[in-house]
Amino acid sequence: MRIKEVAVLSVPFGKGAGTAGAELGPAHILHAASLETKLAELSIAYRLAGELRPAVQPPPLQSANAKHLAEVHQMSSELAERVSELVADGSFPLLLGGDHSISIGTIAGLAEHYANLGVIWFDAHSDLNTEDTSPSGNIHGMSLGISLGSGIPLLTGLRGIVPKIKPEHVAIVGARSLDTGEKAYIRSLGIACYTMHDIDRLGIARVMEKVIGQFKQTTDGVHVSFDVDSLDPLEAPGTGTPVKGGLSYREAHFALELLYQSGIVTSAEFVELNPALDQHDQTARLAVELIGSLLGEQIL
Ligand code: 4U7
Ligand code: MN
Ligand code: MN
Ligand code: MN
Repeated sequence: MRIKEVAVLSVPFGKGAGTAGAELGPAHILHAASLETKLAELSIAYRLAGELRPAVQPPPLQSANAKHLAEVHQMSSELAERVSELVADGSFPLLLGGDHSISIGTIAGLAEHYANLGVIWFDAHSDLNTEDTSPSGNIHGMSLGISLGSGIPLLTGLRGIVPKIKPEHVAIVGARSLDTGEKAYIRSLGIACYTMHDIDRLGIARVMEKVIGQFKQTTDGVHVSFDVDSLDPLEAPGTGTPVKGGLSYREAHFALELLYQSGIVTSAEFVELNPALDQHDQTARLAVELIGSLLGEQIL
């Protein structure tokens, strides 16, 4: 990672999720779990880039099966602009969510700078639903699909680049809860999806080597979108959509350590932390540790 500085942007937004509370995530990562102490310990040049909090309530938008579409649209378009500015500035954007719908705006902003952006999607889910396939209508389950150009035109069309990313530049890691429509989508586009079964069989090291190999020559930037529900709920209870059988503490750290060593990562977001469901900020503190690993913290 050859970067001027890490720019930490808080996105206290939770309307893309079905359970309230993700909007409290940034405050807990920054204060309860002391992200700044971690960054200072690692001697990382950073600045707090503030928080994205839209001032006015947008008028409602009609949609078939997408809850809070107007709010998600407003937040995504403002976030895209902010993220684009941060990259133009030479910073490494580090976004603190917020639910996973924030990645729609993040990736829209990044796509202005990277024609071949790679996205590593750590998640129990694949977030590839559309309004037609979504069982819930929650937009945080549609965000990767939207970045790939599938779904609500108002969101896929943000900043006039459609799609933002190509299927061959996506890798999902940690999947274990996929809806029927999502499975069909993954198969038809040939998206690299490393399930927990694959991680059990190959080990996380081999999986990450494959992901890094997939991206190394073909992408001009790599975004790590880390949904904390990729982690096992025993390690990370503070999230709205927990699924048993996830990444262990060391698997997650090791994956991010390998990504740091690869030098390919140009931005990251940590999403879906829900402090209202957390146990004594255990998940917030783990998120801060994981940010440390991604940014170069070593054991020895
Ligand atoms: B997350 C779900 F049906 N697939 O679409 C949906 F299981 O950002 C869950 O990965 C989506 O946490 C979870 O509502 C979104 C459901
Ligand atoms: Mn997700
Ligand atoms: Mn998830
Ligand atoms: Mn979730």
